[in-house]
Amino acid sequence: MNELILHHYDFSPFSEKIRLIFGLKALPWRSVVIPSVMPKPDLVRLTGGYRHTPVLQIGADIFCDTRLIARELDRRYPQPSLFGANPPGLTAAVEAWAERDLFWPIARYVSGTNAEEVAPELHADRAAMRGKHTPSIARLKALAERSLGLVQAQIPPIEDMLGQGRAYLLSDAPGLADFAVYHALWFLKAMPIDCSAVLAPFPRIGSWMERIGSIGHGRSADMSPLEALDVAARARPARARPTDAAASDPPLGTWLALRPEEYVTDEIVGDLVYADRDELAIHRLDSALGDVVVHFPRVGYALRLIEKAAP
Ligand SMILES: N[C@@H](CCC(=O)N[C@@H](CS)C(=O)NCC(=O)O)C(=O)O
Repeated sequence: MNELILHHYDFSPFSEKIRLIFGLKALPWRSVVIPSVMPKPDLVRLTGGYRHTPVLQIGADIFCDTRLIARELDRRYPQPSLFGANPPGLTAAVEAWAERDLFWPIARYVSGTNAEEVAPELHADRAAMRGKHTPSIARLKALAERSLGLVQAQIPPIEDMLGQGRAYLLSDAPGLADFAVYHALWFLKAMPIDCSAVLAPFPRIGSWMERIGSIGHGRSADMSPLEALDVAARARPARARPTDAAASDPPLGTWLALRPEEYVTDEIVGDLVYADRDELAIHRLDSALGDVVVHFPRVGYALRLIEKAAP
């Protein structure tokens, strides 16, 4: 059976969400450390253009975006469940809030506070990802100050969620909703200047974070980027499950270009091989790797039908 290969880097909060899922499910995995800024030639060879972090590789199947990676891991390894007895929609709602309204002010607060501590390339890369010019240090610091209020406004509701006699946000067992909120708060401590003082007045959050942190990351062993490419080249993509497409989806075989809606990053081009309520998967023929299938969540991705390029 193909190994779980995570392409990630240490200070990536979205990667921390997936590393904790490996811990909760006690899964063995291989760790490929990727650059935190472009260029990322080995990763992009696998994905066809997706440059975000993390990416999960299973043979010649490439899973992009933690919303899909989490659900794919839960489908393959259902115990313990990431959703527990809660309706999955409740978890998805908490995840969507945590990874947009909560996470981005935290990211701006931490990055601005650490503006002089991190490599200048990081600021340039993240601005370019959004189609913007590189901000000055003064602008980053001003943004950090403005973001602090938004961060502070959103922490008390988390303390409240832990105040109903539950050990975790939605129940007595840890799940995906916890990991989505945790990784946003975890980022407060991920850079040289620790920004976690904003959490000090909230004791329930403090002990919940300790409980989540103690779940750990499962068992990992390093793998080089070239070894990961070799795994993809030797494997064939898994046979697609029966498709459960929406009426508005293009037929299988249609050529598509996909990209994350919130960024101006490269599109990924291929033919549609699978669609269900949560996922779209496209097939690519790579000159070095052969057949690869790249999987995306449906939500959050812009999709464009294209003419197949002439051979
Ligand atoms: N919706 C994506 C967001 C991923 C994301 O924004 N990751 C950050 C790192 S934590 C990123 O890609 N930064 C730019 C990079 O690593 O190249 C997901 O859930 O995976």
